[in-house]
Amino acid sequence: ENGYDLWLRYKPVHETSLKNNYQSVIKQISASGNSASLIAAITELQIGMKGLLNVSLPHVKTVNVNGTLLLGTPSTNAAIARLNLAELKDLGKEGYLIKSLQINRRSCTVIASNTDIGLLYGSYHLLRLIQTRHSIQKLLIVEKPKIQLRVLNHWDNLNGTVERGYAGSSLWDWQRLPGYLDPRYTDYARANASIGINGTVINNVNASAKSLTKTYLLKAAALADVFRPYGIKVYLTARFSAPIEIGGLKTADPLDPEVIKWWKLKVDEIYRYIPDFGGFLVKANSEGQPGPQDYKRSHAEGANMMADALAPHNGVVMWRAFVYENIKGEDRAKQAYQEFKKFDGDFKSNVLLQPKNGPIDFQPREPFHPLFGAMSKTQLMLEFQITQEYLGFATHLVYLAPMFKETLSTDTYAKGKGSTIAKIVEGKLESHQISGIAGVANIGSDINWTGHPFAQSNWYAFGRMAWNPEASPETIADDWLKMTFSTDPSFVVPVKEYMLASREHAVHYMMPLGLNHIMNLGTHYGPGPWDKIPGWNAHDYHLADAEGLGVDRTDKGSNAVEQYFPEVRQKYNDIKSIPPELLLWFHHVPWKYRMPTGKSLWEELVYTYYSGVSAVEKMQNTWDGLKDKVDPLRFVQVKQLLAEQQREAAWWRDGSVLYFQTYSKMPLPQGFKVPAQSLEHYKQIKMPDRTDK
Ligand code: BDP
Repeated sequence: ENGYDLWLRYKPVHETSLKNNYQSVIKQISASGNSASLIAAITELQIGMKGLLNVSLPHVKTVNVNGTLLLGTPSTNAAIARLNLAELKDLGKEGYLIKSLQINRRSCTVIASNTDIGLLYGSYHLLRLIQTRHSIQKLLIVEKPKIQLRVLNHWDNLNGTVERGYAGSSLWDWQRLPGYLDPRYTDYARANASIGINGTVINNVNASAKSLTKTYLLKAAALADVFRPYGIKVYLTARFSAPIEIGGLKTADPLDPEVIKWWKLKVDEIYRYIPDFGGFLVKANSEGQPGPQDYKRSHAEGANMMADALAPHNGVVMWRAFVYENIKGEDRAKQAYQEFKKFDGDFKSNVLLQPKNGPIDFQPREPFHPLFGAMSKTQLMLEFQITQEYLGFATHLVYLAPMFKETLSTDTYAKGKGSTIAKIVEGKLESHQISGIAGVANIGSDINWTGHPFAQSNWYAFGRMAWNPEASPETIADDWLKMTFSTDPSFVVPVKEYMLASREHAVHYMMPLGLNHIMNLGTHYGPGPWDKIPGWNAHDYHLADAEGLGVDRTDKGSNAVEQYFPEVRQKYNDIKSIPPELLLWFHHVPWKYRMPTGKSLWEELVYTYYSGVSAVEKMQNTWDGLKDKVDPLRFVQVKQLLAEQQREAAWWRDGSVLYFQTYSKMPLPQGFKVPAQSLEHYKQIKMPDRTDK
């Protein structure tokens, strides 16, 4: 096995009585209609049941035997309409019902929904029940997504490279599109549909205007045609200066009538090729990208101009809030809030503002972004990073669902207790019209899609949590392991336990106790608390000195805490109530400060770095013991990657501890082995870079 089949492997159910039972419940499929989505659902059920149960399900018109799987919507299937299923009323366009029922005195399983996409989602759910060995008798499952736009952001360039992508090159073969449709596009769509992802931004936020030219639009349209049956809309990033670069205009000023007209005509053109085009994702006035501020216009004016062009077609603008260098001398963590909060209420109804989960940049751990809760009149779309830019690329096994959960379940207190980020993103806190969530994809041309076999779990978990932000990382890991590797509890239990803790381990060996941005500043890989490159100095992010460590963002420092609601602000502002895992994000703490554990800060820092590395070593042992339970190729891949992870975790630990020791001037606590090499050695380690020739 090479991992290509992801969680859709459909390996045979070996447990005899379970298999017999499944076979008696599902013997044939009854469905009417011939939409591409319905056909996709039936095909998937047939492939899945053949693999799992070794049965070829006949597709029949009527319910005439026990064990019929009836699939349909009330508007296209008379048998479903006759059932008068009350549950369907609240299910919207994407929800579904799976119910065990008697029809014509026959035992049936019904998958019903209001649209054929709901049927596809329901089919994947039923398959998952079997893949994870749940009972499929007496079913009553009612599901609908809590967030409307569940979108992958591909940072893919037209030349095939992927910004911050570690799994090969881009999936999109721009040269051979639109004529050649790689079968992989369909498998990509199947995988996404199976977890409820319904949108994909196919190009980089650092955008090329070329992707909006007719040539590339026709290629994007071909992808959209492949994805449509699977309920997935295509979106594009829009370079703000495109009217100049490909339109021949002299300006891209969003209030200029020619510019307004250009975007309107461009959008009309896009919808001619892609009738269900989703809309634009825009990175403006951020890290050198053009934007409305180039013309002394505001983010709101820029976003609204595009929104007006898209509105007649029901398209949306996803406007990113990742800005941090426009207010000179200001704490980076405060800048997005300062730039955007004032525009609350100014955005058109088809604009979503998209902040990242934290205020700096996808660090291993960040406090939540203060814009969540602060813009009640704005639809806020949350951006996670699935690709592990700061979490070990595709080398380290880091399961991200606990991190997603940490953000989603955080209480902003915006409207009192219980104002969680999940509720804000779901649009429930303020009853917004549109809700959305984005994940920067970790997918590429590698045969297993994500480079590390376990990185597939992060794509999977993002989809499941986008569908239901309250879903448990544990259940998701359990499902994913059973579908992707094995249902054997002696495999699932220890591996799941490690997955759930793996993000914390990575935080421990990279940036514990609220440290951040101390990676190598060029590659974003490996330790670099000593690093300096033009425009960046890692020291600014940790401020180590003879007294202590950490950045004072309290009311005595940069006062970033002020951007949070009082309950959160007080908690973060007070060194006694700050959660230890965020301590150094908000406080400059003396080396001798007593931590809640009784250790000094210095001891705690060392202890935490070492514990992160030991945890990886334990996982290596666990994995070695599972050799007989995993197919050989993936066993060896993970074994080798864990060994790399261990080496690099030790590199992080040793480099960081030795570096911080030059400030603390304190010895390692008793029992901790002094790093094998000098600090100079760790400083000199150079990672190969993508720019190497
Ligand atoms: C940073 C990445 C950079 C992205 C940027 C963004 O290093 O490659 O372009 O985020 O999100 O984390 O725009």
